[in-house]
Amino acid sequence: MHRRARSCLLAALSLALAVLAAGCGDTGPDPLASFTGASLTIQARDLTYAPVIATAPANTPLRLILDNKDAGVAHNIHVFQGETELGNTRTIEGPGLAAVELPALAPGRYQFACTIHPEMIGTVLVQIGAPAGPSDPAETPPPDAPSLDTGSDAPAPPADTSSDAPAGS
Ligand SMILES: [Cu+2]
Repeated sequence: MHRRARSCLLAALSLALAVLAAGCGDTGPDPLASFTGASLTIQARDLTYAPVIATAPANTPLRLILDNKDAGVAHNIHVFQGETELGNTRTIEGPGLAAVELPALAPGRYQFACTIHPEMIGTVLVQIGAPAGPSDPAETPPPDAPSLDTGSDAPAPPADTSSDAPAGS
């Protein structure tokens, strides 16, 4: 009887410790807390990020939220600027949410990856004034896209290289 009371106390104590650890441990920022900056949600589904390419505003603190939809599968997001890691979410088993908060970023391309599944790679295009969200492929045509055919067969007027010369008189 005495023994049972003590094990009960131990159980209560370990529960309290677990709650404490969850409150101030390495669980990362609360994905649902308010955040003064831009928030971008990246799903992990079928071992793929969605969207694979996202945009986010430059010069604004950015919170990336990992929405892991893969039940029973653990994912994370590690964000890189070149070779330098800027931050990471904790690893979370799906379904579940985890977040990482990044400082204001300069315009550029930032890669993110899952350390558990090396094939899971995505890119955040940080652009001035860009909304936080999936990148619209219609707005970023491939560089070799053909120019629009205007239907005009008229040749462009030849460049007159002499017109810049000062007129003498
Ligand atoms: Cu993963």
